[in-house]
Amino acid sequence: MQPKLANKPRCFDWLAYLSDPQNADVSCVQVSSLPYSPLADIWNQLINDGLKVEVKNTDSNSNSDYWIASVIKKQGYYVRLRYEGFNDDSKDFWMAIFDPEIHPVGFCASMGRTLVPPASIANLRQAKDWRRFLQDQIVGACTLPDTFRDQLKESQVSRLKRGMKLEVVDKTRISAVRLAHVESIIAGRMHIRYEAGGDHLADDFWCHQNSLLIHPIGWAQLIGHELRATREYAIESRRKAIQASFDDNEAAWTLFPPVKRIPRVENVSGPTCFTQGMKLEAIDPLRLSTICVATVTKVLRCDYLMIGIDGVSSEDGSDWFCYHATSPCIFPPGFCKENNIQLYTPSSYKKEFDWDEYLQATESIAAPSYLFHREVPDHGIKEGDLLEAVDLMEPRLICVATVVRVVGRLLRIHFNGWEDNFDQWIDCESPDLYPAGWCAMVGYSLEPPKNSPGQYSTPVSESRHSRKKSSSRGRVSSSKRRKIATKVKEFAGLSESLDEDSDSRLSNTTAHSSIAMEESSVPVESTECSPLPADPYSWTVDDVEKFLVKNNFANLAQPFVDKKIDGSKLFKLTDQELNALTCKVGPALKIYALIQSLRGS
Ligand code: MLZ
Repeated sequence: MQPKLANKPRCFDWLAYLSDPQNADVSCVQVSSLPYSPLADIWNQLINDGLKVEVKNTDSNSNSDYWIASVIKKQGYYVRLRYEGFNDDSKDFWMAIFDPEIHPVGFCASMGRTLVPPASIANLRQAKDWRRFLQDQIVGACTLPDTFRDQLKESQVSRLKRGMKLEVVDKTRISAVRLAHVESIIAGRMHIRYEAGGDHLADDFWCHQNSLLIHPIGWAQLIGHELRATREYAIESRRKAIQASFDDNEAAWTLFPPVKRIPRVENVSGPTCFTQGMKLEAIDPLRLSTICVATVTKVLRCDYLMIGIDGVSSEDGSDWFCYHATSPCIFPPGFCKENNIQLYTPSSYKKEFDWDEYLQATESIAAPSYLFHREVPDHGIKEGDLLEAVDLMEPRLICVATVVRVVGRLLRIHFNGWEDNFDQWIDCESPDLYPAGWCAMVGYSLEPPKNSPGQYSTPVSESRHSRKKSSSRGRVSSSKRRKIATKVKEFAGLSESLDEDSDSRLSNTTAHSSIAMEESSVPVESTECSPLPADPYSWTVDDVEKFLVKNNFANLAQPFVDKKIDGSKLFKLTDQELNALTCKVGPALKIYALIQSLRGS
């Protein structure tokens, strides 16, 4: 029996929505506002009001006539067009800029097609006047470049490729990453499958190639992040990353943006970097509608931080989440109050929340606001603007959404038709936000608003990514958050008993052992490191490594770490021992000289 149409998955149709006069005043986020959207960088040079194009003349008896129309307005990837010769909006219509039936002026001439005035105005002038009329209209006007369609196609080419292996946050244990491969990729949006996933229902994931949840091979080992993988992978991935030698199907570091560093903080009386135990405010990665009181639970390498949400984080740290120190999703204490945002505080803290009191009660310090560096781009996104947004709790779903708050670069997204607890705080430059029309352009299914699935929507075609796909991470309420923590523990135990080789703690145990990062293997934006303690005799093994890296001996640092050379041992090294450690006489001499100069200072 045929399924009833009403039950078939449907996908939202912006054309129907924008064409409804009721929606005449809506506004969509501009393509140029979302940096990862195709053509974002040249959108405002390409598409402007007044741009002229050749389109089918739908106000004609023949299906093969064309006419020239001008852009009156743009919304996402859609333009409102008016045929030349009309002085009012009576025959205006919307078209997607990626519609194959939109052409640059000159198309008809080159293809031998005829430009015929729409019937409603055809009788207003003599036929011979039309040619003249059009000529007058197009002199000095802009049109689409002939290469527009190629440019559009090129802008959708993905950097990462099908089959490529990479490290991806483990959706069942967000404090860890796992090895995974790209199963399919569409305009930069990837369907990823975890390698050797024991749990079949949950072994896939969706994200954009610019997502902060994916990393190159060896990232976890170099950064000191928890890794759920075999010991063999851990060792190999680390070697590959240090030597910058990857197999063809492995994501190399050069495919990712350089690791960011935070600028050195100077002339302050307080702490100059994030340290373990510092308190701050952070978007809860498992409940994105909330900004919560949080703690830096661990400082990793290259300014990466593990953050735990106060009062809800599980004891084993399985829901700590890795944010980079430059992340726009962490904030100094007081940020919410200052911006009139509700701050979610630990339920165990019964008093009315006050940061000073809380810091005293927990004997901790606040992360100083000067450590949070963020520029606010001139994004132009306004409250009320519509867009397409990934439901990050079920990241295979892209849904119709509205921007309901703009606080600098921070946005609050509401999914149309869904309750407010589905809302998401998200950065304005997130690769999970798309202009209206992105889904239709790349062939991805766009979820219609919950309460009106039939309005402005069309049945999903088979080729599209349907909502029937296997489920991804579920939505988390505060009670569900607790259940997940327990489930995560069960899962961890299960996988360990199944695979004796797997060693999810490998990176933890190696996190403090050092890994020399060759400059060639790890692209680093700035080489500034946190300052070393003044007294070199008190240096830890990590400090000695840092010292070597700073002095351009990153490639020789590993043996020092393996031999656990700390500050005091460094000064006792004889030149034979140095030779043996470095295996090279020249560098050994240079390091020896460095140590002597340290001793002198
Ligand atoms: N299975 C989920 C889908 C929610 C999707 C919401 N997207 C904004 C549910 O029905 O709860």
